[in-house]
Amino acid sequence: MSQQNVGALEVERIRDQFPILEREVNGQRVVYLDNAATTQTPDAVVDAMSDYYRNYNSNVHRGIHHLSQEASIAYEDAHDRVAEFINADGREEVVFTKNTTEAENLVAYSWGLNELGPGDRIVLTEMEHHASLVTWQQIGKRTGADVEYVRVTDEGRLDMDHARELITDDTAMVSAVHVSNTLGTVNPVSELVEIAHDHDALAFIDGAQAVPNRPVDVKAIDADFYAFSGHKMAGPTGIGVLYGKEHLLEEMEPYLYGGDMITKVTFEDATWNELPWKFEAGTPQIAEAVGLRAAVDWLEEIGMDRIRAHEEELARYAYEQLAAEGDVEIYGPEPGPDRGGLVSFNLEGVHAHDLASIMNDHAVAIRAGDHCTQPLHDKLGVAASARASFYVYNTEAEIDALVEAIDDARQLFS
Ligand code: 7TS
Repeated sequence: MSQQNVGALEVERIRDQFPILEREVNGQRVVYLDNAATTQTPDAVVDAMSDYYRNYNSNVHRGIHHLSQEASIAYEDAHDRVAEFINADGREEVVFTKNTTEAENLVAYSWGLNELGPGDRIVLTEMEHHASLVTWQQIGKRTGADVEYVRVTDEGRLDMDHARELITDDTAMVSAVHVSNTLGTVNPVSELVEIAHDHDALAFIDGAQAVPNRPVDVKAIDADFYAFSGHKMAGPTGIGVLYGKEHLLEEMEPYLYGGDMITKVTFEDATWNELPWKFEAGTPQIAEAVGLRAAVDWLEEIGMDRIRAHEEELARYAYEQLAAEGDVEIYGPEPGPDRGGLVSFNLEGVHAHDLASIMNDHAVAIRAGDHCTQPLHDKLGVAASARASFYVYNTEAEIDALVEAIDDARQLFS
């Protein structure tokens, strides 16, 4: 596998496909470093969605008319393309949801509420996003299952010895984040899945921050469920993916009832459609599926290995620049293969929200807050942090702009 970076020239060519990156904010060209929240959308994706609305907008699976057939084929093909992208066995294993959060809830409601009870254990990690943490915590309360958290070490990694202690034969579900949206840690998810399987537990991996920027092979990871969002991978909002092993999805109850997810309905009862449609009730995200497919094509044309290498390099550069500041505290592991393309930090004496506001004066867009990881921030001993997160179109010059804005904030607050 090539680890070649996305070169400077190519970054320029890539940036040309994102008119929004030319926008001015407060009189300066925007420096968009909030990619862990949402990435920008290339022309190829916008064009694919616009082509759908202009030329074959129609409902799917219902009409025998031509436009509906075209829309249905495009919608179904999008499942196949995503299946291929993550190395799933086929469209049966790819359910389109609203986002990662809905994918978590689908499994928690459909599998969790039916399978869990007192005496069962759900194992999460201290670095879970609220999408997984709150969902399983509440399913635990409703079913009487107990919830435990794998510790995060001072270096910002999972304590795998603790994972081995917590994951016992009582464990029914292990849900872990692949790449932390706060610490940037790339977790050893295959190892976690293996420990879960050794104890006959299922494993759900939250790949919201992984699929956008590294090759992901759900079979190699052997996850039972794996989730991610279109809007964090150059795709549109409103669509996410739940991968699930076919035999598990087959056994699970539907999550939402209604049209499209049935085969036969009487006044007394109903039977369920085949996978994945059993889990896609009502009119689905057709334009978004077309957009997601275009995003997958676009990403693969650049190459996921090269996107990963580019992000690792930007993360290393940002980490080193910020660490050199002296009064900046950085969270998460040191740069390396187990750190993804984001850096969360605090500037001594300046609240993260004030910092983000000064950054905004410089047209630098970062996120400030708890990044939907409140318990992790409690553990770090801070209420909030600032976070710069990178994507394939970002440059070292943009990180320099971030550091300049920090210098400005320091002066203002000193
Ligand atoms: N899991 C992780 C690891 C995430 O980073 C996010 C979103 C989600 C789940 C939820 O994704 P959604 O598409 O359902 O919202 N994270 C962030 C973030 O870090 N800043 O804004 C959203």
